[in-house]
Amino acid sequence: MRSHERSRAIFAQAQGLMPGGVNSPVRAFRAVGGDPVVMALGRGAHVWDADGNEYIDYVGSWGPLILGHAHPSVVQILQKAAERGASFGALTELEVEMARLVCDAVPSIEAVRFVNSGTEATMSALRVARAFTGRDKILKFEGCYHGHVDALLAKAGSGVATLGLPDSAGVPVAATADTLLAPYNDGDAVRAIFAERGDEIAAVIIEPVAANMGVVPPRPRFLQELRAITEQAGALLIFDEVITGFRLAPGGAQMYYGVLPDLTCLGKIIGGGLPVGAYGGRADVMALVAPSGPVYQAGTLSGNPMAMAAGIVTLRILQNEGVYRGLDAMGAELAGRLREAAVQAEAAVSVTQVGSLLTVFFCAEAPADYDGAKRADAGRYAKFFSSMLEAGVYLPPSQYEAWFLSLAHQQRDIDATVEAARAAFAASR
Ligand code: KE4
Repeated sequence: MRSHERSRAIFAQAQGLMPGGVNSPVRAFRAVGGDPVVMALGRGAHVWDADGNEYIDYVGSWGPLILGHAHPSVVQILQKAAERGASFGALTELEVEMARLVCDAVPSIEAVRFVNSGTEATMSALRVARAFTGRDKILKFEGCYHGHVDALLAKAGSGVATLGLPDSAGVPVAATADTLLAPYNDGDAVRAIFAERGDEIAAVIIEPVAANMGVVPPRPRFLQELRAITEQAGALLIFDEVITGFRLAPGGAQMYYGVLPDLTCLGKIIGGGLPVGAYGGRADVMALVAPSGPVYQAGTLSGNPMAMAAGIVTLRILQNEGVYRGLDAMGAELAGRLREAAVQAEAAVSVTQVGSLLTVFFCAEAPADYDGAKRADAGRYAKFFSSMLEAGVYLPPSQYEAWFLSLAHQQRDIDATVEAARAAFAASR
């Protein structure tokens, strides 16, 4: 048995100082039980906790670390950036270089604004869409999570789903009065809502591959349908690519599926592990953002040189030939072998996978929407999680999250993960 004494002691202190002892709810392990492990070191695809236990890491800081932990090029450029000054609150050339990389890579982005989180990105994109259309309503999908924006904390996924919160306390009814909901992958429901209220809807916001109810891919043509419906109704289509951006392809899910939104939200990978977000899209829409237009949005550390530097190095490495082919192949191999291991263990499990994202759902049928995801047995997932943790595999501490692969994961990591899963499936039956 692995010792977790130091983690336990540190977590006890944390609980006396921070709500739930963490700075983001999912980290508290509430959904899987027991005390969270406290992380101390990351190298490549591996992390070590405060007690020195080593794990193969499939959280990867929830997506940013597509290169793995402490990539030498990222460490080096951060050291240089720190020596030049961590922040100026003024334009730096790094922001221009990063903006060019994003605009060149993401097909629909003609202009981009950097912020400090995915939440800020989606919050700002909503504001711009409402200003551009002069409309107030927003349509989101049940189970999609777009950060803790008041207007979008309606049937959100990720930590809201993990904690079983139908919404969130402190969000006034008025804040979600303009938020319309539809089931993910349900084009008929979207058409019905637009038939009734299409002229009130400023935008549809969607995770083009849902990853916050676990990974739920879009049904064929679903994204194309949304593009046609919104275009026809004069509403904007917003792709929340905070997870899929630069993960599924250099141009994200919009390149992977060939559907261009009007606005795109980014985060995670573009900061290389430092706090960052971005929103961008059509030049005529982004022209409304202050100071070029009347939509106010600002941020002390927006475009921070350290985050830009780490992002630039990360996006440059992702431009290397074959990077995405390798990630996709590794994701497909791991998903396929996990399916086989579950069958051999006679465990009722479905594994969804898109590129380097995957989820092991403890239900026989792969979910196509939030109701389907909620049918998964979170209790069995918790047992599976604990067995894997003890076997040295660090998974997302929630059934409603994605596993993240990186360029640092090796064949031996995949082999060891499948071996550990074989036993863990048996233990979770
Ligand atoms: P942040 O504000 O956490 O940087 O980004 C919010 C966000 C927006 N859009 C999507 C699609 C996201 O997945 C997220 C945040 N993702 C979660 C993981 N599912 C962050 C982990 C956490 O909340 O601790």
